[in-house]
Amino acid sequence: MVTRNKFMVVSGFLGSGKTTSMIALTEYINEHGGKAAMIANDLGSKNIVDAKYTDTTGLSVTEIAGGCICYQTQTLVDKLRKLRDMEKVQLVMSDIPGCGVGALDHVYHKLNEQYPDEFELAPLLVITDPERLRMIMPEKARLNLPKDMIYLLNAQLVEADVVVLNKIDLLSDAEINMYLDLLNSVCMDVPVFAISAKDKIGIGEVADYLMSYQSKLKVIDVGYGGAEFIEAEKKMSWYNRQFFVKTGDGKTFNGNAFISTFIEIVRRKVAENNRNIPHLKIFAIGNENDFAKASLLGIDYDIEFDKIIIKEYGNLRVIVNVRAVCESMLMSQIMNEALDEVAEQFDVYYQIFFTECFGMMDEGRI
Ligand SMILES: Nc1nc2c(ncn2[C@@H]2O[C@H](COP(=O)(O)OP(=O)(O)OP(=O)(O)O)[C@@H](O)[C@H]2O)c(=O)[nH]1
Ligand SMILES: [Mg+2]
Repeated sequence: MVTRNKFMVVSGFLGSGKTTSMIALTEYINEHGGKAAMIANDLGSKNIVDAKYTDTTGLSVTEIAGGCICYQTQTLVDKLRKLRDMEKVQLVMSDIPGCGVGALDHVYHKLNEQYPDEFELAPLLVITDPERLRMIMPEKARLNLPKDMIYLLNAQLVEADVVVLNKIDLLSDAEINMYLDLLNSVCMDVPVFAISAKDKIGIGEVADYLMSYQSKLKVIDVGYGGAEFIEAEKKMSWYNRQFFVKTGDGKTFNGNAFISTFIEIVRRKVAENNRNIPHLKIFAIGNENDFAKASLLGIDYDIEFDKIIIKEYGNLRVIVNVRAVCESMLMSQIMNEALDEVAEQFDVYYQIFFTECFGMMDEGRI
């Protein structure tokens, strides 16, 4: 008899903390006698910061790149079988890229119908963060994001079996209660938890829930493929690049300063064009164990370093992923100009190894 292992999707808005939460949950489950693993899913074909960064944790990470798991059922099933049979994993969790909408129909119902005896479907987890939640609080919204994005946030919440308010380390108790009230009123039929994935607060309660309950496999229409969905998706683009930065003369430079300056130039140019970048991620490697990881969650926010690079190097390998609310051609141009500018400021040259840029609805993308 085939033993069923649990599988679940972690959905949520760009930058809400899906990857950080998956790491915290996996660590917690592993530390408490269970065995969990992650799948890092992305639309880009390669050079995915989330997969590279997650890999540095030493936890079990499998990458599914080149398209959403919604449309890669066979690949997903192959990976799940492998994790079950080879690594004896009890719970596998995968994020869902792009707009984070559609997993209920395209992953949960599909697996339930096509592989009913093989996978137990754990609750579909939706991660929210306080800043993005302001989108559905009109009096608070000053987010520089098009109104179309509200549809996405709402659609994500409708699909949820369980909702998490993340980043509570940034909130007062009164603010936490306010956001929990908001989420409870919007998602009346599902439990809502408050966590800090970064500071590992509240992770145990969520992990226990995920290990104890199953998805309700709700049957609902979230308007996938409809006019609102298309309007929101049309505004988004994906940009991935890998390059080497070199001094060429034996000198070294500060990788953290290079990353910060590069992001600041991108921020300035995106703002000048009245566009936004809900998530820009950079992973920069000096040597095997010395790397930096930074995020910018929109033009109005500070740069966050999850990890800084310790030493100075004369040669840095840099991976950039941008999830933008900007036309793909304009995003490409901004990134090219920003790289030229930062290279000039640091008196370094660069070698580009890989670039891909596409609008979510660009013709011929799939
Ligand atoms: N303060 C705080 N920051 C957090 C928390 N969780 C995540 N972050 C930060 O938020 C940023 C985005 O987190 P990710 O986990 O990469 O978000 P994501 O949802 O996976 O992003 P995408 O995959 O691009 O959609 C990173 O800089 C994280 O360090 C948290 O609990 N508290
Ligand atoms: Mg992520």
